[in-house]
Amino acid sequence: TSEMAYLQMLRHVLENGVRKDDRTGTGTISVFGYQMRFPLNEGFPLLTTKRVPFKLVASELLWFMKGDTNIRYLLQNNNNIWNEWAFKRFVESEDYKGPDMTNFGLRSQTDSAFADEYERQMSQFKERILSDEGFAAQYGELGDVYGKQWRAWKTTQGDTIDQLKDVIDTIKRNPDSRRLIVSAWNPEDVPSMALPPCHTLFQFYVSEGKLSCQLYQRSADIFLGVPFNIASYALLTHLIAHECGLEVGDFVHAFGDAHIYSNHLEQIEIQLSREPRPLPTLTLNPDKRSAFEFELSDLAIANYDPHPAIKAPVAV
Ligand code: DHF
Ligand code: TMP
Repeated sequence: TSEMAYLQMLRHVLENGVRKDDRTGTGTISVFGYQMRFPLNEGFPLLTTKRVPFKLVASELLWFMKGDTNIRYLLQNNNNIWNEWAFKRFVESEDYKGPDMTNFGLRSQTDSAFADEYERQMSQFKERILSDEGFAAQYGELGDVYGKQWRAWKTTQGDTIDQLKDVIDTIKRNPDSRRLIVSAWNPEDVPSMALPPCHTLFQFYVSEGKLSCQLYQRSADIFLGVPFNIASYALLTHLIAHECGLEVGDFVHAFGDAHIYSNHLEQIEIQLSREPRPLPTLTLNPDKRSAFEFELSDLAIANYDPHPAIKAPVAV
């Protein structure tokens, strides 16, 4: 199945990667430049060699598509994948009065007393984001990340560009265009983002009635982030193909710094020992027309029978 492309990438980086230090202090094995291809008609690329939580992938994508950059919506959908980066801004601010949380990501992995305190502070933080609108407006914000750049890129004239809507309109009017691009990388805004965009730029391509998508990912956590990123862009391609009356073609995934964190090696060994199973299928509610109308309940994954989830610490 097309899952083999991902398993190959893990093996490629294990065999050819070099040791490289990184911002988070975790340490990685890294290669520069790689490409995978997933023919979307062969099944929906949600990995089966470990369970990937589709609902979390989907609610994150719908959040981007709404133009939202505040984790409150994610928390309302029980999605915790962006918490650390909002929390980090809060504990580094004047308003945080609790115990020192410097370097909480690394410290909570080795110091269990600290890990308990971190858990307490994090759950209070989540509680406040959900219950206190003013607090959420200030500390749930990640800055002008994906949603903002996709839907409301600021121009020098003082108005905004809806890159995602424009690209969908262009796919319909001029499918042969070679300019079907959405960029999340906005150099002016990068310094104020909680995390500069990892999935940086994507391009669509239409041929023989099929919509393909290629993503350039500047930095990739191959074990934790990439399985989400594959499923997310596959889903986006399906949604846009649906609106445009096209079949799905390929999702092509290109990388800059593709790395395996040194504390994911045992997990990867387990994953590589497993046999991939048939890929699931995605069905979209046929009553919805526009890609922007879809809600979580309009998206269904069928025949998903993965191996169990494999836990791993995320590098903050
Ligand atoms: N930082 C790093 N170091 N790696 C990332 O992949 C990453 N991804 C971000 C933000 N910053 C990041 C946003 N996406 C998980 C998956 C995607 C993601 C963030 C986190 C994650 O932890 N996945 C777990 C399950 C999480 C859960 O069930 O709540 C997994 O096992 O896939
Ligand atoms: P960096 O900004 O120093 O490159 O750190 C970002 C880390 O997050 C890096 O390990 C890549 C990872 N990442 C993904 O792999 N996919 C994602 O979607 C996101 C947001 C981050």
